[in-house]
Amino acid sequence: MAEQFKALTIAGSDTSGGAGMEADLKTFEEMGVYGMVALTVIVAQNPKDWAHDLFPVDINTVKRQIDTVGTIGVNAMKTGMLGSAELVEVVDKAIDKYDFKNVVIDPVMVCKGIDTILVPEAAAAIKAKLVQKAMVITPNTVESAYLADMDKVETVEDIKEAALRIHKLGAKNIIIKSGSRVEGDYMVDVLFDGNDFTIKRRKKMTDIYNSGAGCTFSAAITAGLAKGLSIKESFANAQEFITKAVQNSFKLNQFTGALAHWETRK
Ligand code: PXL
Repeated sequence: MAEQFKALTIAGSDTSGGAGMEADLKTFEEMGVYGMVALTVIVAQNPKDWAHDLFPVDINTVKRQIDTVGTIGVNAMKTGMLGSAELVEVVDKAIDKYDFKNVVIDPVMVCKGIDTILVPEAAAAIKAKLVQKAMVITPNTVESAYLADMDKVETVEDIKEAALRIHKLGAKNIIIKSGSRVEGDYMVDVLFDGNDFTIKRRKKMTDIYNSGAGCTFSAAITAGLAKGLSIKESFANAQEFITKAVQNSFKLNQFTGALAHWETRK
């Protein structure tokens, strides 16, 4: 029997289905990778203004979930919203205990539309502990400015500088996704592998929804690594996957829309 590739996400649930572990699982499935979850926090959106309320899962329950998957074994894993410094420490120890390979750290510190750090102690713990565990780290520009100690990351030059600094913190590969936050008509995704930069530009799209795009992109990279692809191949596949998903996104309500994760299948 051929090996079935498996991946774990340690992430929160976005009840509206666009981001978090919902995005991760959908992406793993579409890319032919069996997905497992350790759920860290439940995010429920307030129907009146779409404010995100966080309901953390008890830390021992998260540990038990990681033990379940750790003993099964996976080809790759990713992290998403961790929510507390204590949980970052649990994840850091679990990576050592189970010798997880192909660790993708998505240092979720902000949510769409909100550029202030959600949980400062958790962000500080990610910077101190998890960055150095990353085979790949996938910050957006706000998260990369935080990790790199820079006031702002707004241009391609800023992104390259941030990647160099995050590499010094111990991450092996850095993929910074600009989304629409970078100046001009193009979004840029920058991969730095410690030696070279690979820069990919995509025209900014209008009339689309991109909630969950960061999670999906990072999950697609994780799935590529789980299947044994190189970082560069995983990066290229993830770009194709996210572009199709965003191009065909659809409206959920007056506040948000969702990605069409199934588009690559067609
Ligand atoms: O996109 C960041 C993110 C990650 N994880 C969960 C979320 C969000 C944003 O809403 O809800 C669970």
